[in-house]
Amino acid sequence: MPSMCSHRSWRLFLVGVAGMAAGVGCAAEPAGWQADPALQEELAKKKVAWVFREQDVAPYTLPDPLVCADGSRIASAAEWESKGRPQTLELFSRYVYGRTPPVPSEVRFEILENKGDAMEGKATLKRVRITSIDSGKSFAFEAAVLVPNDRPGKVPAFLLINNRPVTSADPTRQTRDPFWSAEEIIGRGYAAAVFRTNDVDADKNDQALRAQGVRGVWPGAADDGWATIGAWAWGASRVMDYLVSDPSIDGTKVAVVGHSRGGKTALWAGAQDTRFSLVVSNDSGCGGAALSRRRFGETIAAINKGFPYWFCGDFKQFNDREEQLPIDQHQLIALIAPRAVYVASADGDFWADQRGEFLAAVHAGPVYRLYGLSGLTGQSMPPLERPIFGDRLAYHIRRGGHGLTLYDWERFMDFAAKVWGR
Ligand code: GTR
Repeated sequence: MPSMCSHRSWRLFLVGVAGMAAGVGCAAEPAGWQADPALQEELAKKKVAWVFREQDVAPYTLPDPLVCADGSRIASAAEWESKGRPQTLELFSRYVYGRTPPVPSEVRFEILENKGDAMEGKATLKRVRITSIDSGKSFAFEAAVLVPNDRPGKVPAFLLINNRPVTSADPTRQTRDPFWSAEEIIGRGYAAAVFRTNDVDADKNDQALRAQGVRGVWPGAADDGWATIGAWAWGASRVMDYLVSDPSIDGTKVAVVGHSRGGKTALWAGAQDTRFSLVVSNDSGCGGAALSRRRFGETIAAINKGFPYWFCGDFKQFNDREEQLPIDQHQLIALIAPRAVYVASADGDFWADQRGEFLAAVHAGPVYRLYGLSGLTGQSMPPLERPIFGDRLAYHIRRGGHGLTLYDWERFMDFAAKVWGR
């Protein structure tokens, strides 16, 4: 790959940051997917400020996920868990997503509806109100779960973080959208759970709406307090609280799935909450799976301008200064090890930096290898619609543009069957 990264040593510039520096090597030249040059030229002409061609990616070096703040090197899974992982998690909390408040002291579930003949009798629909209580305050939102009727015992579940209108993931199935391919999920014998991001924290830069969400109840500090993506990830964990309590769900086999801003959220939820056994990031791009240092498509400056409420206040320090971030997004994936991660991209989705998403999964590999897992290291980017399934890391790039499609869901379920041994 042309000019993917340099081999100069990477240094920390931000005074006082406990960084985990030292460059990691570049991936091999990819033989598979190549961007359509005509499409790239067209994009480059439209938005000249952004990089949409591989030859325009400036040299960069990634932080080594195995090098600690004190310069020591993590050599075992035990050291990663006691030292490397907590330090890495702290850096993402401090500088990117903000600090999540402690788990609420109490979480209550109220079944609002229990409909045994949903989906033409194929599933049971439960609508649940989840109330979190802490320090004399509370916050409630709803989730829905469809459970297959023809499977005795506990079933694994896919939890979708729905960042789109309710019609994109309609629990009543009056509207059917492949964005939530619930019929196919049920057909494979899995439960399909969902909640809406807007019910937890408004996806709008609006203080009045903010006050109605969870951050209105438990606000965060201006510099490193939790922001909207952190709030949505918290929401996914509260739905997980419910799922592990539901006797029809196998709480050891729950996948959290998100598309785009929901994909950024799924990765952050999975990084923090080790109960998710599989994390699916679809077209998640900047602040999700894509490597920030490539500055390809959406950059930190662009995302902070367009969505100033998604990330913590101090993330703005890194606008146009990606190399000063003490971490990059491959380390977000590494935080999920040894659990499974599926990263998916779309051919036309240059804004999300398809190659940057793939490379982040590859460069999470050293942490997976501490656990005796192979990762995706050594793999080239695959051709279109030729998924690669490693032992715990998977990747595909499909035809078409930004979106969550039935093709994506089918592949996520194929990989889940491998990971869950079904
Ligand atoms: C875009 C944003 C992306 C992505 C996307 C989406 O406008 O720039 O980071 O999150 O929205 O969520 O569909």
